Amino acid sequence: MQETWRWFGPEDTVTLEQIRQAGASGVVTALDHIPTGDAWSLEEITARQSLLKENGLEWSVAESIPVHQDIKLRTGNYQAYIDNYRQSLTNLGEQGIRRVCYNFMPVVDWTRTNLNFELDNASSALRFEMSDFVAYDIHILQRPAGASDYSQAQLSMAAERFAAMSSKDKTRLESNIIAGLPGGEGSYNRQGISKAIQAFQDIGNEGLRSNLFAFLADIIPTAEAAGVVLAIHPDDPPFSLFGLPRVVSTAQDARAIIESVQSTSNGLTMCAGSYGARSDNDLVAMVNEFGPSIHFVHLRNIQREADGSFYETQHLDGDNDIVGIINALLNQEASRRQNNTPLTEIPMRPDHGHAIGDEKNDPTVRPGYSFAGRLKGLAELRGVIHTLTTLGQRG
Ligand code: DNO
Repeated sequence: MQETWRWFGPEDTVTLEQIRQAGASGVVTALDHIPTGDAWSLEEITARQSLLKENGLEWSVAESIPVHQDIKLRTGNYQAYIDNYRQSLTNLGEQGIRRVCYNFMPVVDWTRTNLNFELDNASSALRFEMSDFVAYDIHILQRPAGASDYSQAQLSMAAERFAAMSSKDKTRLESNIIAGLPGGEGSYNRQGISKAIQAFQDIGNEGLRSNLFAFLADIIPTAEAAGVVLAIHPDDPPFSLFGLPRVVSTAQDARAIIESVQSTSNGLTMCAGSYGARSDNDLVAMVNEFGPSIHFVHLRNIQREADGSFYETQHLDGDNDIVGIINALLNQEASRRQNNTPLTEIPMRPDHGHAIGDEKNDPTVRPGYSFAGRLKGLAELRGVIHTLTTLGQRG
């Protein structure tokens, strides 16, 4: 597996030198300054790639090329945005950047309610708390159809929670949910998010799924010609938010995507933290089943709670069998080597890390993307990879 590190571009407080010192050889980055929907020009791609090269690093994965909401709805300017998307794939391929991560989440990208959840060892983690989310949806956003999307028990927990919130708590909760997290697409105010939600209100799971499949049919031939593989990122969290559809949350969703356009270019990102937030996803079984389609891996762990809440644990703690997942990925790489399959090595990045020490109070540290926290995660994961590789993988 190639060790990679997510970098948010020249304005990232983590330097390329630090990334090398952390031990990564690849960088996962995106041209976030280009507006969603515009094409990534060759000049812009080359400039970012040269910067990485000068620092001894490879641009391993473009994460993400965001998909414009018009494409997800197949309305408005979607055709022009798809043409631009194709152009970006062609340009990346021309520069030898062959892996592209994207997602198909409606309205909001990855979502948490608490960005400073204090752990027993006093580091801080990201958390999704169901009652807080429902409290926001029902009592702050006051989404008209909201109440019908929750059980009575959820609604009364949320009412209790809301009653106990200070106005500062409410402001913070709103900003955590709708202002956008690092690398995520979409930042809203209250009115804006209500409008965006409305646009997706009637499309349903089948509507969103068919728009995803149509998008794949549109872009996969271009990706193939460019030598690029796409890796769809799962929904995070992997269940409906704001009553909106979700189509990349389960093994069945992943299977349907792969089958919709049969091509190596139509692949998956195995994000352990996202898929792992559902107890009905067996991640080792998913890697075994979908192995040839997995082109990128996010390794992260979570602790699930009965009501759907979860928080991000240390990389080797929590509910995910990280050793089992890595073992299955190494087996997949071995079979690619045996069959002379291109793109043998699967890039992985330590996904998120805790804020440790001074990082907890440092406003320049992006939530989930601390240096020390990810460094610790990467070191632990490297230990697992090294041990499995040295001792020989399990069958
Ligand atoms: C969160 C990340 C997301 C992810 C995008 C993929 O930490 O996993 O930002 O990159 O949702 O499109």
